[in-house]
Amino acid sequence: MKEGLLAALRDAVGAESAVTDPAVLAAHEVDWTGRFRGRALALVRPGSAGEVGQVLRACVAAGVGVVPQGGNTGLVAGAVPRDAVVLSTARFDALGQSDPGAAELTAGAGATLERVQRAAIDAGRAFGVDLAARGSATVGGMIATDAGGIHRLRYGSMRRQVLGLEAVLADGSVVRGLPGHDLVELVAGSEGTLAVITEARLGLVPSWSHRATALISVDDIAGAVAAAEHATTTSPELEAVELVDAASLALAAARGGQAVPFAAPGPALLVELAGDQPMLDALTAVLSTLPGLRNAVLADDGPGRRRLWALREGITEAIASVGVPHKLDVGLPMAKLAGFVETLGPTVEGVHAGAGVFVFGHVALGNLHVNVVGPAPDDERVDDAVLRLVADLGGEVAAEHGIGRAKARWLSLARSPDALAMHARIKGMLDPGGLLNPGVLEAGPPSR
Ligand code: FAD
Ligand code: 2HG
Ligand code: ZN
Repeated sequence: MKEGLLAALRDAVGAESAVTDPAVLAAHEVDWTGRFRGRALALVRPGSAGEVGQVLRACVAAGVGVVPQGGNTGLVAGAVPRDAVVLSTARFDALGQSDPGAAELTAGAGATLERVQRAAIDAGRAFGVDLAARGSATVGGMIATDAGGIHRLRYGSMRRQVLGLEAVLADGSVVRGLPGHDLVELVAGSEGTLAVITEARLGLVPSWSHRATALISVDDIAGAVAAAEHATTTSPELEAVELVDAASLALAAARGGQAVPFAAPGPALLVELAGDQPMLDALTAVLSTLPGLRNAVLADDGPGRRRLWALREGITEAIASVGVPHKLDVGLPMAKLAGFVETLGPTVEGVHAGAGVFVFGHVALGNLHVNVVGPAPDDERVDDAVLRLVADLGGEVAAEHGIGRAKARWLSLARSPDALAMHARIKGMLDPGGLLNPGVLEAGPPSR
């Protein structure tokens, strides 16, 4: 660590909140999957926007990078430090309602999604974004990645829930809004490269009294896509339509100690409706119109629904238990989804014979999660082959998880040179030293 920087950090946040103990740093140097590792020079836990500003000024003066870190559940290595200071938002955990009657609440950037969800329920509402990492993922991280999740179909991604925010720029200035521009739009999805988010005002959605969930088996991925597309046109109460391929279903079931509920192997769709009256009849009506449905298991009680959801939400943990995954979160035009999944197997096999391939995700939005287990963590050949296949099909190489460091090399497949140049100009204005999350959202050499 550069001489004087540690002293400046201690001045900024207090000695107990500026840590260099390797045993403490270890958990902050590796991502959730264990695939990406780096090195932290120190971990700081500021307690106010002013302290964040002091930390940033000290790092900029020393020419040292700063990596904002919330729950460290990100899946593109965006919070993994490379010889940088980790700025943890753990102390920004306040939650409250400034106006008790309003459908909104104020959350510190370090508040977890689960706490936000509970606070929303206490206020007689719900929060519009939900994802399986809810116990650890934070408001700041979710805004910075513009997290999607299982309810995006109905309520949109994280940026749509944010009514306002407070952010600290690299020069230490604290902003809460912009004249003529939208601060939320600027910061959401910027992955910690433009500002550190310290607080947000979050809009809330209705809290539905009734839910019904179905896991349906279909013949193949084309059948799943057709059913998912059809489902989105059927009911205003549709809250989730998720794909689980046969491999993911078998793995999540085994890991959760459940039997796969269908006799014949194949992909499944999880469909959920939520509304203010019993939903089972409405769900049955939706299912009766779906093309290609082979079989279905329905539940409208808590334990039954949780068992079905475990077969979808348990996939990420289940895959992590069999190896270090290569996670490829991609978006495709609906018309290309089935063809993509068909080509995926041979594509991966051609690069790494015997690799395990799992496909699941937010199929109604064309957003699939391809997980590959087998290649070594630093072997990027599978990533390259799959992302090029996606780009060739007119898809997005990054859908809801962001670019981070993991996909920086393929950024030029995602955005045009003009778009990258514009991003570089914005970055240059707000962070001239390039010290806010260096390496994230920065294009590597052109990929083709
Ligand atoms: P971190 O991992 O700490 O950071 C993520 C990025 O945000 C980094 O670039 C970091 O520098 C930046 N950042 C963090 N806090 C701030 C801040 N205060 N200010 C500025 N930048 C900041 N993602 C989805 O989109 N949909 C899902 O359905 C989904 N499901 C998941 C399920 C599991 C089991 C897991 C492990 C992850 C899942 N994720 C999902 C990914 C992850 O949870 C999200 O990306 C989440 O938004 C990350 O929040 P975090 O607090 O952990 O952020
Ligand atoms: C999900 O939708 C998450 O479950 C995680 O985005 C995806 O593990 C993954 O690849
Ligand atoms: Zn997802």
